[in-house]
Amino acid sequence: MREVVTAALQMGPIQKADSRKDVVERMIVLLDQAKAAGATLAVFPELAFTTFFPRWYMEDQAEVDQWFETAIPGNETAPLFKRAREHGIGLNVGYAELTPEGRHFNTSILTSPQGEIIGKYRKIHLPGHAEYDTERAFQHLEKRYFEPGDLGFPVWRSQGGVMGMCICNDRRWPETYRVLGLQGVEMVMLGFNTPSVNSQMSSEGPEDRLFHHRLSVQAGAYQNATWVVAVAKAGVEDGHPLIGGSLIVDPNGKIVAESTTEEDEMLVHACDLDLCTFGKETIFDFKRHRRIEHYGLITSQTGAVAPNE
Ligand code: ING
Repeated sequence: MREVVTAALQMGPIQKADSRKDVVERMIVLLDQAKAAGATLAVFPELAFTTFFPRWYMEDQAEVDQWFETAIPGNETAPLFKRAREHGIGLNVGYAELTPEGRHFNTSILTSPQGEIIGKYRKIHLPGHAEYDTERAFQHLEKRYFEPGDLGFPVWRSQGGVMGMCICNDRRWPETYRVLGLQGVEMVMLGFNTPSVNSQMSSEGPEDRLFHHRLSVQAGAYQNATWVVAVAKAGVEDGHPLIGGSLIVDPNGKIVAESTTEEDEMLVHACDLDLCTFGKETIFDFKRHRRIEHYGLITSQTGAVAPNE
């Protein structure tokens, strides 16, 4: 058994007016709960330190940049990393990254229980749009504020196993999990901020959004024989609802824990990484079963091309 006691630390809404200091204090309360539960790994949401600002149309770059971290840990976020180190808990936390060269990414990092930064991931699948869209009930401007990630889908050895990361929309794309799966991933950690209603089809509400969320995460876990820990920022942010539904899913695609609120809430589960082995050695033994000579379109063609009538 290679058990990793993992805490999924869901966060309730963060209002535009909330300070990073207030948010970090909430995160530390959750981290203390994770410590009390015996966790050695804690997963926080996407863009965990601020409100989901891509819902707001901004033209002034200085106003945009206020939502970004220029250093991680930074002055206001350092107390979280300090507490994690004191607790001996590795962190996965998402944030908006502004690099010294002035590049903007939707990023997450993984730290060791000793507090070193082990790895960084930059969100590759950016949903939404770059210009103000008058057709939408609300904006989703990730293509405006972030560049697509440039680090690929890496994995790292930590907590006794092979760990990978992705962020929010990435979880809807099978390529995300498969690239990680081809590197032997045993746990995929991800945070998400998912609006409760489709901005382009108001009939698609929370139940449908939760269905597609669970479907995507369970499929990714099962088809790559890996644990997936998916953690929401949930609740109503300045009038805009986000779904909850934080999940811990096992390598058979079974949900072993799911949040029940849209507030700050901890899930915890002893994830035995050895549960990945059977799937990886039988039904999803990639080297025995995959036929890559037939998969060329997946990387040679971006969009779908149907045959002529
Ligand atoms: N949010 C949403 C997500 O992928 C979305 C955007 C929702 C896209 C539903 C498509 C369908 O969960 C982020 N932040 O990616």
